[in-house]
Amino acid sequence: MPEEIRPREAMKGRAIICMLKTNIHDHKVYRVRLDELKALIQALGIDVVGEVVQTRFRPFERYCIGKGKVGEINKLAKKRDVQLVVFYNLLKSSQKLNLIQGTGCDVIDRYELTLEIFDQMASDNLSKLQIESAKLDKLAPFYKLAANIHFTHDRPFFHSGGEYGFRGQLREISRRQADIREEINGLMVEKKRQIVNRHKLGYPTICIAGFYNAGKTSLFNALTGERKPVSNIPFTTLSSKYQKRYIDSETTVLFIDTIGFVLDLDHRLIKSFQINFEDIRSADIVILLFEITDPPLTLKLKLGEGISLLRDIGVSIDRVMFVFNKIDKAPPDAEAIIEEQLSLTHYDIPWTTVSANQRTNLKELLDLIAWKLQELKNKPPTPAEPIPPTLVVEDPEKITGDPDPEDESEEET
Ligand SMILES: Nc1nc2c(ncn2[C@@H]2O[C@H](COP(=O)(O)OP(=O)(O)OP(=O)(O)O)[C@@H](O)[C@H]2O)c(=O)[nH]1
Ligand SMILES: [Mg+2]
Repeated sequence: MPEEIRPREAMKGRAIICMLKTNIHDHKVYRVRLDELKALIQALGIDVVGEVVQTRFRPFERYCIGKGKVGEINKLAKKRDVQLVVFYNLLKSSQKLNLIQGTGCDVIDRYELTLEIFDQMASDNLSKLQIESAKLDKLAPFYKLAANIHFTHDRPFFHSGGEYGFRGQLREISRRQADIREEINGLMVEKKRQIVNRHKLGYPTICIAGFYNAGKTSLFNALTGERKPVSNIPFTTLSSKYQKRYIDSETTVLFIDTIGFVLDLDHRLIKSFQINFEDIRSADIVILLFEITDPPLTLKLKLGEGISLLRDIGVSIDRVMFVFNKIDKAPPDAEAIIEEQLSLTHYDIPWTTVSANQRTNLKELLDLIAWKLQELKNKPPTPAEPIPPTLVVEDPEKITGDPDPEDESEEET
């Protein structure tokens, strides 16, 4: 099998991160995104030893970044003994292949990085299937492209060498993709049946959603007395957890802990994990949990993307509550920061602060849930609303690395 299409071994060692910044006026937000990328890589035990950022209003077709920058990465990688380059931008298969050849390193984008972390954290069958499916969907076109190039240029005889065998492997990948899809669809039907059954029991469902590490499981444990695993490794929770508890003398609710969000969450991931997101979509109330310890710009970004993601999943804003966790570590002006950020949303969303670890303000949170449930009984929810322009910091689509087709022949001068 050609070198570039061999399955990658578990990632380790040292990495360089790279971003093509398409918003030339952005001098701060890209930093938040790069820092998050760095944190995700470090969670895999990989050291980030270099960073390359290029600013251009749209990506180059060949490498996403310019040819000069590829050479720069190649030199830097040799100098610092780097084996991996991680792109923030989403790469096309051809760009990935060109970059592997141009940099002399393995190259992945942030979508593959997220899948790699999921892979390491997954323990249940459904999560493993969803991850395998997403990985195959991403890698199959890359394998095909790499094989086409290899067998077109290098074959001494038509269909000689390993080509027949390789075509067989590609067919095997397609078969596996179809099998997994069928299996997941079956599980989806089962999941929807479970949701319907839970609703029949009559308990209102309260789903705790939010970015990874916000403290969703910590809050779930604090509220229900459960002891589900908690850690500062991203995506500790992949499959949903459920537990009942009473919130006042008359009402028992079902709390649900879910998979975490990540900034610029790829829509393919939402699709791959739709079974998990079904819990969020079908909940009576969604608690969108944030860390008050995040810097204000990160908080602003997460508020905007959090609302936007819930809308994409199909949650009406009427069902949402904001909860700001980790007040035990909050800066002194935390409440003022929250007020300021919330004023930008133009939504009148109820909110409160808690510390899941210290169990602070849990009673206030339960009262807010009881009030919200009462309010929902009296008022049917309205459909999802468009996201206010003040919250759109930068269109994530602009940094997908998919250039305009007209840009095909373009190259750095
Ligand atoms: N200081 C402080 N740390 C907290 C609090 N709640 C959670 N944490 C810490 O935040 C980290 C993440 O907590 P988790 O509960 O695993 O977060 P999560 O949102 O479930 O994360 P994922 O499952 O990865 O999406 C852990 O190190 C917790 O100890 C809190 O109230 N205060
Ligand atoms: Mg968790």
